[in-house]
This record gives sequence, C-alpha cells and structure tokens, in this order.
Amino acid sequence: MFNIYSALDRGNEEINDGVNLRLPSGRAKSFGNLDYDVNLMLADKAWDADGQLFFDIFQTDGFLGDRITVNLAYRPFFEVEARKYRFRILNGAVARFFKLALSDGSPMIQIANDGNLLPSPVTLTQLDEQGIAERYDIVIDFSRYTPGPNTKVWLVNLAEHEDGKLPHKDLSISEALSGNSSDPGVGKILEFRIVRNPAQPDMSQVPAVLIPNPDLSNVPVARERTFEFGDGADQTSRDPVTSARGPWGIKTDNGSMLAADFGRVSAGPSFGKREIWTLKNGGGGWDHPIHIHFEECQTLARNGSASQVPAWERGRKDVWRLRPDGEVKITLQFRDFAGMFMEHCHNTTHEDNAMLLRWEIDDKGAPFVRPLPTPIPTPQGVRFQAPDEILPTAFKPPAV
Ligand SMILES: [Cu+2]
Repeated sequence: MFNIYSALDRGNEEINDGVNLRLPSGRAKSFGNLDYDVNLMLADKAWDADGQLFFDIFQTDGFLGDRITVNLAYRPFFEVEARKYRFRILNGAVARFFKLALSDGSPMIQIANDGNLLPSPVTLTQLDEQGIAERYDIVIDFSRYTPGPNTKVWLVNLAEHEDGKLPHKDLSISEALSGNSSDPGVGKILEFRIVRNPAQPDMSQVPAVLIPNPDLSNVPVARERTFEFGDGADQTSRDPVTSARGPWGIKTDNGSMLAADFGRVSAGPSFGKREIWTLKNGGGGWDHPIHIHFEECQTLARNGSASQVPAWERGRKDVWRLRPDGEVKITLQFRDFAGMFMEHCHNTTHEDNAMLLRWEIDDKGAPFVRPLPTPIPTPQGVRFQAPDEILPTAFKPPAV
C-alpha cells in the first residue's frame, strides 16, 4: 500500500525539495509518517444470536451484513486535530458498495484511486459509489472546525442496499441520517472528534498536480479483447481441483459464458505489449466491481464515451464498477514481469461462485514458457500440470 522509498510523496510533509508532494502524513520521522495518514477499512458484518460472525454460503447474489465496521470496529470514534488528514479508504466488504459524505456536507478532496495518485485532486461533497476492493484516498481539512468537547462530524454512508446485487439507491445526506432507511448500513459509520489544535503547524499541502498519467500514445495497441460478466455460466472442465461451479461467469471475446477454471487460459497478452480491454456488464439488474491483477490501467471510456469517465477515475485504476448495463474501456501495458494473473468480480460472492478467469503474460521465445503450466498446490508442495483448456482467442486474435 505504501511506496515510501521511491514515491513522490515521502511521508514527511515538511520536506520542501520541489519533488516531495507534502501530502498529509506528519514530520516526527524523516520519512514514512502515519500520524495524519490513516487507513480506513470499511466492511459490513453480520452476527448470529450467539455472537458469532455469520455468513450464508448459499446466497450467491451477494451477502450483506447489517453492521458497518470501520477498521473492524462498529461505529468507532477518532480524535483528530484541527488540520488536514489523509485517509486511505478501502471497501473491504463482501458485496456492499459504499458512498461516503461528511454529515455536514462539507468538502473532501479525492487525491487517489485504487492506490494511484490522480493527475489532479478533485474536490467533492460526496464521493462516488465505492465498489468492493476500490480504494479512494481523500484529504479532509478539519481546520474548518473549532476544537472542543462537542465538535464532531461523521463519515456517513449514503448507498442503500436491498440485496447484494447492487446499491438500490444513493440517499441524500439528510435521508441517510434520518434513520428511515430499511437498510441499517446507511447513516453514520465513523465519528470524528475534533479535540485540539495541532501541536505543530500543519505543513501539509494538496498540490494542484499530483502524478500525470504515463503517456501511452506512442505505444501501438497490439490487441483488443472483450470480457462480459454475467450469469448462467457453463463449466467445461471436470478437473475437481482447478474448476469452480456457480451461476457466475465471464465471456471472453464473445465466446461462451464460462465459470472459473484456473486450468483454463482465457487471455495471453505478450510481454511488453499494450492492449485495450472492454469490460461489459452482461445484465441490467447488477453491478460488478471488476478487478484486474498485476497492472494498473487507464480508463479510456465509459459506455463508449471518454467524457463519461469522471475526474476521479482519470488516474490509473485496477477495479471498475461496470454499472447496470454499463461497459468500461481500459488500456494496459504488460511491463516488467511475465506470469499468471487473475481477473474477477470483486463482489466476493460472485468471485467465489465462479466469476473469475486466468490470463497470463508470456511470449514465444525464451525464457518464457507458453502456455504456463497450472500450479496445483498441495500440502506436500506445488505440482504442475498442463492447462485444461486454452480459449481460441487467448494467443491468436479472433478471425475477422
Ligand atoms: Cu459481480
């Protein structure tokens, strides 16, 4: 999560060398301060009558909990100084989306998305919906408040769910605070107590330019691929170790909707090349937060339009909410390493019920092995076997 050794932000807000971004962190140590740079992991949980965590493995739409936890605590408070803080917010839920605001509607500055600093910060009074595994970094400036025993502001969840398929409705702040929702997951989830002025002046800043995107315009596009995420999946493999069963699956390059089999190679981009991938939602009544391992990608278009990509998605990303009937076009270049990677829905209920595929980066020449053998983990170690299946468009472009 932190790249303190080589990042533009050194985690010391005092260092003014023209390179260090000086985002909120602290300055007690020469680098890597976390006094004002705080992780927040959001997750909904359910407990049974005996106080044990409860989970329903037969609910394949998406399992919801009725209690929202922040860093595994239910409705915690956090004492802050009247200054800027950076929060790195992870949606660690199984199937719940969040949408965050402050209870008084005051602004937050989004600076990063999925661990990547944005080209420029974006000031928002409500964040976008945040799908499972998406990471939004925001800066909140508490210097607008006068510290005192009753000075409080709350982080509020606005995304109301009726089931685990997708958010039913994004509420207004006053609706979410009213207590009238049938979803106990909306409303206040974290209390900030602004208890004192900072002991030392706040040296942090939010620069107007953070990290420009890598310019890929001179890198030719080697291939385009499409992945459609939906239900009614078939399983073509009988391998009991590598294959999963469930309603969910992925269509690759307009082939069949297939349930996960990590013995199957669905895509085989070449090392060093750049591709364009389209991620499509196969059904209107669902949202799917789709996660691609290994590479950070740039979002080219939503629903065919570059202007539909919001400002806070214009940095690099690795999880996209497809939105009902939506599609996202991304570009990625396969740098640095070869190997075997995954792509899957991060609604964990969908992922575990087979909405996942294997892709790999290899090449024809040495030192690459193509295709890669499938690793089979056992208590005695890992053995390798040949892939069960290689989809026809994995290494060769589809016939036109
Ligand atoms: Cu999904």
